Amino acid sequence: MPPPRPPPTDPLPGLDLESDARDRVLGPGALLLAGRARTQAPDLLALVAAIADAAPFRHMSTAGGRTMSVAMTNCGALGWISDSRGYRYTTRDPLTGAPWPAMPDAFSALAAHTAAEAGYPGFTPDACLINRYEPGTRLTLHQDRNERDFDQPIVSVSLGLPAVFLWGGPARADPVRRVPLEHGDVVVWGGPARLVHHGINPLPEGSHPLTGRARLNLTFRRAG
Ligand code: MD3
Ligand code: FE
Repeated sequence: MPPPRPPPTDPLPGLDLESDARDRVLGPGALLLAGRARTQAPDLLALVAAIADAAPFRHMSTAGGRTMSVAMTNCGALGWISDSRGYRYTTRDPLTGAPWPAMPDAFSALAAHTAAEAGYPGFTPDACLINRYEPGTRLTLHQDRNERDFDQPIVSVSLGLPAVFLWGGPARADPVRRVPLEHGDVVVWGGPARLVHHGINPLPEGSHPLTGRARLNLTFRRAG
């Protein structure tokens, strides 16, 4: 009798059991962990709902006097805001005067775990911006440069409706790549990707079983 073959589903040595066929390096410093938050998504969404009870989603205004189409709120010690005075982080929600809701352990653990997997051990986010997109809303090309230490990565988690992420370069005029982001995708951006221009195309019409007519994005940062 010949020895039995290992079953064809045997993982290869060193293969990450959590990996997904869409996992890929998007470019220097940027790693897509496809679907990594999918099993946790219902819990994450329940936590978002609880955060929004205390710190409601709102449309912030820009220094230029425009109103952002994406609705936002925050949790964690620091929250990102925009108003007539510009962009910055605050310890309190200007809408309620209260500190931003605490960052749930499930949020910080997911961010720390995925950052470590991408090569950034010890990531301890103090800010989580929660963006809510409805069909037709968008985020124009920008850089994230209100944080103290650009050596810290950013972790983003996409939930609900899919979107096309726009990924440019260090200069605003650099060519832009289009990267589809789906429910449960986690992207870790660091090193040379940290200061690239990026944005989100207008969200197409659609409905998702867990979020309805919406895409939610959690952006974890070390801001202070
Ligand atoms: C690449 N949010 O809130 S998350 C933002 O989907 C923001 O809501 C988008 O851009 C969203 O500022 C994109 C992915 C992301 C976040 C920060 C980055 C990608 C990034 C910083 C540098 C490079
Ligand atoms: Fe951004």
